[in-house]
Amino acid sequence: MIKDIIEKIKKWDSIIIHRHVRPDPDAIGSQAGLKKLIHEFFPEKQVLLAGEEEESLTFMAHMDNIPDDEFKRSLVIICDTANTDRVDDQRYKQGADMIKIDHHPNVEPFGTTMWVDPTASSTSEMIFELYLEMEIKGSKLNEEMARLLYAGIVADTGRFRFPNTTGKTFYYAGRLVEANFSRPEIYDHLYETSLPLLRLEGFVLSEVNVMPSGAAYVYLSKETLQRFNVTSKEAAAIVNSFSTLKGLKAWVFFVEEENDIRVRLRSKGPEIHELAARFNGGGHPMASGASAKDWAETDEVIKQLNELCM
Ligand SMILES: [Mn+2]
Repeated sequence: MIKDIIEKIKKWDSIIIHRHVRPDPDAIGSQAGLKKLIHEFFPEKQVLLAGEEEESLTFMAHMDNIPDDEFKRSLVIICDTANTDRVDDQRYKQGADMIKIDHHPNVEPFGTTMWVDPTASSTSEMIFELYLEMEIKGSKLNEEMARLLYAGIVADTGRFRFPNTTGKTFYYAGRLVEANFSRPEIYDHLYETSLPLLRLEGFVLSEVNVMPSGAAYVYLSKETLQRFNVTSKEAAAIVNSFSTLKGLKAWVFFVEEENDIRVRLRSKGPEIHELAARFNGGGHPMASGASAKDWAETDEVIKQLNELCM
């Protein structure tokens, strides 16, 4: 499969790389890291990054403005995205050929070439594997590529703590840090917190509801977010704030947004991605997202999460 991908990259002069909406560091890291990788070996090719710019991740990379007519003469590569609904910039459909590279469970196969590895910690890890396949012995690692892929791996493994971290992950990270980028700078960008967020975390820690089964839930209403001056998106950063609680198995954050309630599910026990799928969402077995249309529906999520934990 990796060989097929390399052949297609060789064949096309113009390549457009996409990733999922509401990008996280692995989405951007794999997308922009792949661009650096392609340019390392094929500097003459046009490689463009599609999708809306995410303010908090511009320290990683900026997106490109892509005219409509570029797509039909380009190879489209979609990174870190399980289903086509979540592809950022739906013009990907106009691409002349399509490749899917992803580490989420393959719930929706798409593309003429597909490389899906749910055992990989991150899509960034997979892009480094692609690099290893193309690597010329003795050549120096591209510093910018290494920085982007390292950031993606760090974020998706929770700094190498989540069970998706394997020997391979550590080996690749070891190779990546041979490049001369600043790790402290990455950590500052990814994990620096603000006073409002710190205060909200205090609220969450005191308000979390823990059930005897080991299931836990937290409500963040619009009023609460306003009171603490934190946006729904920013609040995503504290979803693991009580993950070390003894006896905890799985938990959910309900974050009220404009038209629905965002459901952020996490687990260190039962798999929760199927539960997420039942509520218009999806993701990984241990980290998923969904949405509820009203507070009554959140009761149903709690009920099903409780059952999973029993
Ligand atoms: Mn990912």
